[in-house]
Amino acid sequence: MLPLKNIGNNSAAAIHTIGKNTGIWLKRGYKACLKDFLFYYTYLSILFKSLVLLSTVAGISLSGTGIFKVYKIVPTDLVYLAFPLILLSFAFLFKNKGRMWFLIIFNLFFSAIFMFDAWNFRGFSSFISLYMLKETANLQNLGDSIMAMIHLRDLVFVIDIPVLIAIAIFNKKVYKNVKRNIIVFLLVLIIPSGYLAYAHYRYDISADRGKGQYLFKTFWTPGTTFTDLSPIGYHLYDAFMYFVQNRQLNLSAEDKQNIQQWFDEKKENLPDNKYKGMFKGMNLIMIQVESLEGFYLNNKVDGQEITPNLNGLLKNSFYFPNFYEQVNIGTTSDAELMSNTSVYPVRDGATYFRFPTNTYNNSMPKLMKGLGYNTLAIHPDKGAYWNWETVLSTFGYDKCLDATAFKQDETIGLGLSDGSFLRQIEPIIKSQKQPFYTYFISLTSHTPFYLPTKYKDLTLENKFLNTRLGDSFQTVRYTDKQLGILLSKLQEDGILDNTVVVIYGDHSGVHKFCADDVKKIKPVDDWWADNQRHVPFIIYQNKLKGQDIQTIGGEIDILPTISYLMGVDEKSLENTAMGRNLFNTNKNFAVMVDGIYKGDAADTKQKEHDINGLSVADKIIRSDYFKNK
Ligand code: GP9
Ligand code: MN
Repeated sequence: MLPLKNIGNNSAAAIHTIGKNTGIWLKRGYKACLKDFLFYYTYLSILFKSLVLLSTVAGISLSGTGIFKVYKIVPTDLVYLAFPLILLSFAFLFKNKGRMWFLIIFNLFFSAIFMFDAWNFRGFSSFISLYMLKETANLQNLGDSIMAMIHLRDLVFVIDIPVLIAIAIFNKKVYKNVKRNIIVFLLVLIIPSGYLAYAHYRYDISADRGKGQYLFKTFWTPGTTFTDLSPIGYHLYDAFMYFVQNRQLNLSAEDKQNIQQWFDEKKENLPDNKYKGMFKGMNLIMIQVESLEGFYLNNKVDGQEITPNLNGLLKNSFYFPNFYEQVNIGTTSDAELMSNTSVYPVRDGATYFRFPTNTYNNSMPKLMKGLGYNTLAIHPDKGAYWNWETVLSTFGYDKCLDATAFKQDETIGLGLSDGSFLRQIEPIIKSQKQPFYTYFISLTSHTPFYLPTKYKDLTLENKFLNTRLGDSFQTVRYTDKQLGILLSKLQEDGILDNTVVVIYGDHSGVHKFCADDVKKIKPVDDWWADNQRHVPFIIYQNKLKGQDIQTIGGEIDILPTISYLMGVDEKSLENTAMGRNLFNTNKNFAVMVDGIYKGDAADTKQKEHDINGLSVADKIIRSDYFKNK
C-alpha cells in the first residue's frame, strides 16, 4: 500500500497535470474558436451587410424589424448563403496569419464595394460594375452629387472596422499555427457551388421553373441580378459577363470579308431622287415614344380618337404604316440603338449593357455634327437606366440630360410624367443654337399603363374598363396630348417652321407584354385584336404635304432614311448602316428579332441575306468592328 503522503503527492501531481492539460486544451480550443470565430464573423458580417444593402435598394428602413422585410425581395435565400461561402472557402488555403489577413481583407473589400453600390444606386439607380472601368464619363457626374449619395445608414458598412483592427492587433498569436486545410476548403467550395448548379437547373433550365424566376439569365439586367443573386452574386456574375461572356470577339480575316460582302450585297446603287436633302439645314427633333403601337393611330375607340394629335400631324407628314419594331430584349435601348446607329442589337442580352462603349462611326449625332449641328439627347429617366447615358455619349451626342436635370414634380408609372417632362424640355429645345438635332424619349405610356384618373380623357365602354388595353388607350391618349402641347408651343416659338420632327414607337407594348389580357376582352374588334408588331414612323414638317408611304421597313431603316432627307451623303453610310433608305429602295421588307420576315424578297438569296443581317450585326457589335475600320 502506498503511503498516504505519496498518494496525496501523486494525486496532487495528477490534478496539476490534468489542470495543466485542461488549460492547454482550453487555450487551444479558445484559439481554435477564435480562428474559426473570425471566419463565422466575416460570413455573418457580409450576409448582414448584403441585407442592409438590399434594404437600401428596396427603400426599406433599418429601424425595428424593417431589415427582415428584405427577405420578401430575396427570391432564393440559399443562393444568398452560397455565394459568400464560395469565396470564403479560399480562406482555408491560407495558413498562419495569411488566413486572418484573407478574412479581414475580404470583409473590408466587400464592405467598401457595398458602400459604393449604395452610393451608385442612389445616384444612378444601378450598382458598380467592371464596365465602369470603361465608362469614366459617368464619374464626372459623381463629383457634384457625391455628398447627396451618402446616408447615415452607410455607417453599417464600416462600423465593424474597429473590431477587425482589434482582431488583427490582439490575435496575431492565434494565427501562429494555423494549417492549410484542403478538405475544408473543398467542402466549403463544393457544397455551395453544387447548390448553385442545382438552383441554375431548377430556376433557369427545368421545364417546371419553380416560382418562375430566373437566376443566371442571358438577359443581363443589373437591377434584378442584384436582388436575385445577392450583391456578391451580382459582382461575381458581373465579372463573368465582363471577362468571359462579353469579351471582345476577335474576327478572322474571313469574318471581316464576310461582313464587308454583306454590306456590298445590300447596296442597291439607285440614282438619287427628289427626297435627297429636302430638309437640308432644318433642325431635327427625333422622338422615341414608349410602347406606341401602330394600331392606335387613325383609329377610334367608342367614337373617340386615341391619338388625335398624331393623326393631325399626318396631314403634314411622311407616314409609314408598314413599319415594324425590331428590338431584342434590350427593348427601349435596342430601339435607340437602331435609330441612332442602324445596327441590329446583339442576339443575347442587352447591347447597351454588354457593349456600352463600342464605336459607331456614322451614328445619328455624328452624322448631324458632320453637317454642323448641335446635338442633344434627353431622357426623363436616370442615366443608368439601360445604361443609356454612357451609350448615347459614346454615340457622340454633345450633351446628354437625364432625370437629374429636371424637377421631379410629377411622377407617373416609371418616373417623371410626360406632361412635366415635355413642359420642362421645351425651353431647352428652343434655346439651342441652330441648327440642332435633339433626341428624346417619352416614358408614361409604359406598361402597365398606369394613369391618374384626372388625366383619363376617354370614356370607355365596359369591356375595356380595368383592362390593360383600355388603360393603354388612356395612357397613349395622354402622351399624344402632351406631344401636341409641346409641338404647339414650339410652333408658337417659331421653331417648327424650320424643324423636322420624327416620331416613332420604340416597341409594341400592350400586345407584347399584356397579350393574354388583350385576348380576354370580348367581343373582339378587328382593329385592336392584333397589332402585328407595327410601330408608327412619322416624319413631320409643317409645310409638307402629307403622304402615306407603303414601303415596308423597320427601326433599322430610320437612320439612313432620315439622314437622306437631311442631306447626308448616302455613300458615307454604305458600309456602316445595315438599314435601307426607305425613300430610295426597291426592297420591301423588315426582319424581326426572331428572324421572321415581313414583306417580300426578290428571291431566296435576298431573303437569306436580309435575315443574315441579324448575325452579321451580332459579330459587328461583339468585335467592335467599326472601331478598327
Ligand atoms: C426606360 C423606359 C423603359 O427608359 O423607357 O424601358 P423599357 O422597359 O420599355 O425597355
Ligand atoms: Mn420601351
